[in-house]
Amino acid sequence: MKMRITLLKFSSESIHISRKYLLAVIILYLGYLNSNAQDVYENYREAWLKKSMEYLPELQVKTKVPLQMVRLIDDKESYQCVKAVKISEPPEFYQSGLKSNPDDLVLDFGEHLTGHVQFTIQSNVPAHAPVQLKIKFAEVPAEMKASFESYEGSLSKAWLQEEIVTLHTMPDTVLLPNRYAFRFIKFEILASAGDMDFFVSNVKCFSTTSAGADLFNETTLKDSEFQNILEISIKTLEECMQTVFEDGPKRDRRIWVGDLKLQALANYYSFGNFDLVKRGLYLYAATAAENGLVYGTLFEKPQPHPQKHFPIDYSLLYNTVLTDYYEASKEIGTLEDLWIVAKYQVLNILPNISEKGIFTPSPEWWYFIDWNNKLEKTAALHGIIIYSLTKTLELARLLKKEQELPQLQETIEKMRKAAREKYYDAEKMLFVSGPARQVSAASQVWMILSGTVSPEEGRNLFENLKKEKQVVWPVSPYLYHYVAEAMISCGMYEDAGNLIKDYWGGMAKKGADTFWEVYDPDNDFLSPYNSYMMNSYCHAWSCTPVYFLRKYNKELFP
Ligand code: RAM
Repeated sequence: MKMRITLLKFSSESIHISRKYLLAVIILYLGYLNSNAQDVYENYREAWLKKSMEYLPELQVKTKVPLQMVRLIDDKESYQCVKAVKISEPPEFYQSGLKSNPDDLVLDFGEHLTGHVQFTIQSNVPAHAPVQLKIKFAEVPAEMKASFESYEGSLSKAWLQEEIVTLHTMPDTVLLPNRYAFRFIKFEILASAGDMDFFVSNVKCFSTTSAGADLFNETTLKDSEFQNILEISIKTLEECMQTVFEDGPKRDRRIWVGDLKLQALANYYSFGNFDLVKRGLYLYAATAAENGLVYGTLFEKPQPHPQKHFPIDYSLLYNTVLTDYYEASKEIGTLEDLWIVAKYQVLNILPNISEKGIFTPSPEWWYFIDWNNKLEKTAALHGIIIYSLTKTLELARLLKKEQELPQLQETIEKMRKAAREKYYDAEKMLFVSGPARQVSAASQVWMILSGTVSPEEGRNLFENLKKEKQVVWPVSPYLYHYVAEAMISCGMYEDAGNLIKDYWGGMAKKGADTFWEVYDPDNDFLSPYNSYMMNSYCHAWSCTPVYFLRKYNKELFP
C-alpha cells in the first residue's frame, strides 16, 4: 500500500513535472510556429517604406494643346480598321458650336499624353440651364470610334476613359477630375436647353512624367527605321514613368514586377533615373507578404499596399531587378538592404523543388509568362526559376552571402539537368511543355536564358523552331523582349535586329506613337480582356527597343 502511495505520489509528481515540461515545449513550439507565422520583415518594413518615400520623384509638368481636328473613318487598311483624317486646325473647332459639330469630330493632340485636362466653355446666350457633357478620351482611333456602351470585356468598364460633367456657369474654366492617358479627346452634349449652344476652347493637357532628360540623346542611329522605333520606345517609357514605373498610364496605373524589370532596363539606357528603380524595389519589399514573398503588383495610394496574389515568376524576377540594377549603377547599398528579400524569394520556393530538380508551383500561386492563352507554361516557368536562381547566386556572391543559401548552386544544377531530361524532346530537338508536348517560343527562350543550354545549342533551338509547323508564339512585347534577349545571348544579333524591326517596327508601321500592351501582327483586335477598348496602348513592358538598340549598339550595327 505504502509502495503504491509512493508510486502514486511519484507518478503525480512526474505528471506534474511532465506537464511543466510539456507546457514549456508547447510554448517553445508555439513560439516556433509563431515565428514561422511571424512577419519575416518585421524589423525592416518601416525603414524600407521611408526609403521608398525618399525616392518619390517630383513630376515635371508640360502644357500641351491639341494640334488638329480629325474625323475618324472606317478604313480596312488602317490599324483596327479606323483612320484619323485631318479636318482642320483646333481654332476652327473652337469657333463652331458643339451642336453644329458632327459626332465624329475629335481633337487630336498629335502624341500620347498622360495628364490632367482643362478647357473653357461658353454659351451663345446667357446660360439659363446647365449643360451635361460627355468627354471621352482615347489612346488610339478605334478606341475613340467604338461605343463604350457596347463594352463586354472582362475588366471593369470604369477603366474606359469617359467623364460626364454637368456645368451650370458659363463662361467657365473646367479642370476635369482624373488623370487621363490619351491622344484623342471628344466632347459631346448629353443634355441642354434647346436654344443654347456651347463653345469649347483652350483645351489643354498638363502632361506629367518623372522621366527627366534622355541622357543618351546625342546618338542618332543611322538606320531611320531603328531610330523611329527607338524614339517610340523612349516615349512609351516616359509616359509610364510617373510616381512609380506604371505598367500603363491608362490601365493598370500601378507597378508590376515584370514591367518594372523591363522599364528599369530601358531606363538605364535613356533617362538613367536610378531613384525611381529604387523606389519600386523598396516599395515591393515594404509591402511583401509576411512569409517574405513579394506580391506581383502594388498600389501607392492611399498608402502603399499590394494586390494580394503571387504570380510566382514575377516574385522571383524581383531578384533579377536587383542584379540588373547593380550592373547599371554599381551601387551596392541597395543590394545590401534588400538581400534579405532576394533570399526569401528563394527560401519560399525551395520546398517546391523536388530532389530531382522538378519545380511544382504551389496552388496558391499563378504564373504569367505571356498573354497567349494557348501557351502551356510549365517548361518556361521552370526556365524562369533557374534564371532567377542563377541571378540570385550572382547576387549572393557579390555580397559574400553564399553561406546564407548554401543549396543554391546545387539546386540550379539539379534543375538544369531536370530541364534537359523532362522537357527536351530529342526527336524535335526542341524543348516541349505539358502532356501535349507543346512547342513554344517561350519554352526555348527561357531554357536559353536560364543557361540550361549553351549559346550554340540555343542557336540550334531557334533554327529548329523555324522548321517546326506548330509553334506557339508570344502575343505580348513582354515575351518578345525575352525572345530578343535570348537571341542576343546566343550571338544572333541580326535575328534580334530583324525581330525588333518586324515586331516593334510592325506597330510603328501601323501608326503606334507609343508601343502597345499586346500585338499580334495578324489580329489587331486581340485582347486579354475580351475587348480591344480595354487594351493599354502605351504599355511599360513594350519599351525595351531603346535598351537593345543602345546596349548592343556595336553588335547590332557593326
Ligand atoms: C496586366 C498588365 C501588366 C502585367 C500583368 C501580368 O494586368 O498588362 O503589365 O504585368 O498583366
